[in-house]
Amino acid sequence: MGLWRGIVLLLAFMIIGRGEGQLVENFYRSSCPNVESIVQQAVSTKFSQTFTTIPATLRLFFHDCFVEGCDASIMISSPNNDAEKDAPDNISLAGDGFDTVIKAKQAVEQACPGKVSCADILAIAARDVVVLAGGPSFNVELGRRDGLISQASLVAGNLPEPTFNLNQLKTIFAKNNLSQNDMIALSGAHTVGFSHCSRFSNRLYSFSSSSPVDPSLNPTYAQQLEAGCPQNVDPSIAVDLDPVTPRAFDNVYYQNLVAGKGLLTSDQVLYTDPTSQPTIVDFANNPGDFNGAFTAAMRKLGRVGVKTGKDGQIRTDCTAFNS
Ligand code: HEM
Ligand SMILES: *[C@@H]1O[C@H](CO)[C@@H](O)[C@H](O)[C@H]1NC(C)=O
Ligand SMILES: CC(=O)N[C@H]1CO[C@H](CO)[C@@H](O)[C@@H]1O
Repeated sequence: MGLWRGIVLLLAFMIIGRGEGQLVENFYRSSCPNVESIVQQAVSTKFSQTFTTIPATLRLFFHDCFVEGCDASIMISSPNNDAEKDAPDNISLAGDGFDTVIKAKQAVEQACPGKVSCADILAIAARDVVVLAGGPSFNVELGRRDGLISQASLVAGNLPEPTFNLNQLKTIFAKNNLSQNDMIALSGAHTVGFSHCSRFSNRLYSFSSSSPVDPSLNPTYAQQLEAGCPQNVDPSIAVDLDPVTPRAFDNVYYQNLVAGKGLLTSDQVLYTDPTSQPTIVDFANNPGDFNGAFTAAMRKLGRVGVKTGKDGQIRTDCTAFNS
């Protein structure tokens, strides 16, 4: 029955072929069964030293995925300062995110040398920091390989700017297979962490000729921001992205937007634009809707541009390509 054998073989190839290139939750079941608890332990040790672990790791994951895919390309250190992390758009990625991944990788290498990619460790750590800040847990798909390219010149144009309007935000997320709903849910990451004054000071001092202060800013909040960010302030000064519950991973970020307390233009526009406003109101009123949308969107973010199978490599040191 050559024909049947052919059909069976064809079906088998189709199934295997489809499986290739996809992530799975239990990827390290036999090669490193405790990887998730080892990473979790390293992340919570780092968190006990500094809260910045949380926003820094979450943002690092986002920036990694949007440039060359979720492949730990952002972790590479270049002696010439021309790797992805050196681009001006890395906008002060806090060192604590890098340190979290490096520490977790060292712990994982002790248990299972050469098995687990830095890209997967960053994806697990990003989930763990959300949980440590009181946010929702979710299963992380694994099987990413580490990328072989990391160039500062590839960053420009691939990350959203804080001055973006809704269409610009939608476009850059759509390029990464993420919907408007995903984009709104992932913006909820701004429930923790800081922004430097320069990223939004146009909203306080030079919004338009008729109104120096952005009229979509809550006036009391605008005064608070002017106090924290006076003109010509030291460029190292930063303020909380969520002025109400800056250390909790919760839906208060969306309640802030309804109250005119979105820090960046790209935050506040999600409420002022009528096409996204209903989602903001929903997430502000229903934490369960936000948690569900956020966890689904984090899993989708984790699939962006991944290398699997024989592509890429498993780095030994997350900050350097294997020699
Ligand atoms: C929607 C478009 C987005 C824009 C325009 C944007 C822009 C920014 C800007 C300008 C900052 C301040 C950086 C600084 O001054 O140091 C920031 C911080 C941050 N962003 Fe975003 N972001 C976006 C989406 C995201 C997403 C999707 C995530 C993660 C899922 C994320 C996570 C964070 C975190 C956690 C911080 C705080 C970092 C820290 O305190 O170290 N952002 N973002
Ligand atoms: C988006 O999805 C398509 C179809 O699954 C895939 O071919 C493409 O590589 C994805 N793009 C990114 C940036 O992940
Ligand atoms: C964490 C990190 O590597 N930050 C770099 C971002 O890019 C600037 C140059 O634009 C570097 O000075 C920082 O060290």
